[in-house]
Amino acid sequence: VTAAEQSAPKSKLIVVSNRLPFVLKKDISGKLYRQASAGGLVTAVAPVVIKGKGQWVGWPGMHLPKDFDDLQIPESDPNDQTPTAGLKSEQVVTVNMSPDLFEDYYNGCCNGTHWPLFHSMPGRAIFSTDHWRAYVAANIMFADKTIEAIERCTKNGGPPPIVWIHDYHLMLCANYVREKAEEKNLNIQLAFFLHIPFPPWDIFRLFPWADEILQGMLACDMVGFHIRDYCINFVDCCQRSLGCRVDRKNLLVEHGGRSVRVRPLPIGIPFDRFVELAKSAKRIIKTKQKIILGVDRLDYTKGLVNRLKAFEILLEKHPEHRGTVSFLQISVPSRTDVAEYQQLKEEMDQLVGRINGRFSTAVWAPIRYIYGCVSQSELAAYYRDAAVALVTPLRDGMNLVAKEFVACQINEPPGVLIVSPFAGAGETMHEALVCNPYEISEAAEVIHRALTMPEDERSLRMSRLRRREMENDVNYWMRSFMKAMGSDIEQDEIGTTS
Ligand code: ADQ
Repeated sequence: VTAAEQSAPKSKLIVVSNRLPFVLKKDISGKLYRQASAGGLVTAVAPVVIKGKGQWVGWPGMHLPKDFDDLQIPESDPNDQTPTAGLKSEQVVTVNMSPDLFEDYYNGCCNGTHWPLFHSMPGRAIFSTDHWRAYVAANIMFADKTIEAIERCTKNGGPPPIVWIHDYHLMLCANYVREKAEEKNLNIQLAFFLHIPFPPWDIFRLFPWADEILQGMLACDMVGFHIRDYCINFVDCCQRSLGCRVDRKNLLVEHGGRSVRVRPLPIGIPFDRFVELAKSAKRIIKTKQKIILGVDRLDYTKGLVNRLKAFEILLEKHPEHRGTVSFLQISVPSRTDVAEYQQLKEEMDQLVGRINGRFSTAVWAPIRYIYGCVSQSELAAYYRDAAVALVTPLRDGMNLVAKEFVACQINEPPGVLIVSPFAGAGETMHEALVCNPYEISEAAEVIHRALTMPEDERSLRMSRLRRREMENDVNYWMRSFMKAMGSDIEQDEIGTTS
């Protein structure tokens, strides 16, 4: 690195995501305040935006008046210790849409169509022209606001900012951003990251506006996915649907006279933070029974019904576990205004009731079911003290729970991770026990194997799993992204996770 390069100004990062890294709320007097989000993504990305004087574009979690000015966003509370605390109101651009538009865009197209389709569950997808129109309109709104953010970042010159668009809510956004930026002669680098799987062509092409989605994503210079399989699916769709020239080996797609880089960038977690939480968290589970743990948003992709049925078969076929093992499922309410999710909630309630009714004794119940959100510290205590974690989605982009569990396994001898091959985590966490959630009897046998695994095998598997997640944590993911962008953003702007 030459002295000139060292002193060169750094690119600013503009993050565009459906939600801002905090939500705006009103207190009883009607005063706005911020409620911070604590996810891993925010932990890694927020420091780069804050220190690099970048911008964050997103929906603020509530509907605001039409004439709302971003400078009205309250600064964070002085006691706020979360990673977004230093994000100034002038670094935030809110996307403010009407409740009707939001309903059709978010609950309609994003969660009613893209979510099931991209998880290869087309039977659950609703295809509606009205929802699609709302999706287009919302993506244009996000693009307009992104242009505002670019203008804020470049008003004093400097190198082209990096615009990083996130997830299935905003797959068209890059296209409009590129168009508008070209009109205004704004120089930018554009990237996209998909947090959910990218499906095979045969599923993807069911979507009536599939080509528009591909074109939207191809407006970027770099498109990232969790694992190579999703990259290959995307490249395949570009070739078969749009007729693009592709290079499968180097994961390149030619489009609009440009070469788009496609990259596997498996996300990690703030590993050290979870270790610290596990060290300090109070013991919550005080029974002698071994705990089998499940932690998920209540979502049909997470395989919760199959998981409960597998546990029931375990108790049937291996009665020695009755009274000595307990299954703790913690499900955080999710998308509660969508009918599919309400039905799943009912199905879960009934199943838990039926299995508990069937096997409970006066002193033992097989399933403990928490329907609600728990704090990160409580979560760490459950992860630390569980004997087995069941991460068995039917399909999942990555799955952070699997990673959080291994980070918190600080006790010797450790527990056992069971993971589905249909999660990105199943592709990368090689020392976990693999369990196909569709094969329910076999899944019961895998749980039995985990419960009876010798201590030395558990230790060996867990130490390898932990080492990988420690090295490939969320900051490593952030650095990999910058490397993939050939970025000159300062590496030391990446926050520490502890
Ligand atoms: P999600 O589908 O939300 O994420 P996941 O990766 O498992 O799934 O992350 C869930 C997060 O919520 C975890 O950090 C977990 O700790 C937390 N959580 C779950 N239940 C909770 C509860 N009851 N109380 C408190 N916290 C709870 C999407 C994709 C994933 C991908 C991530 C990140 O669907 O495949 O891994 O984005 O890219």
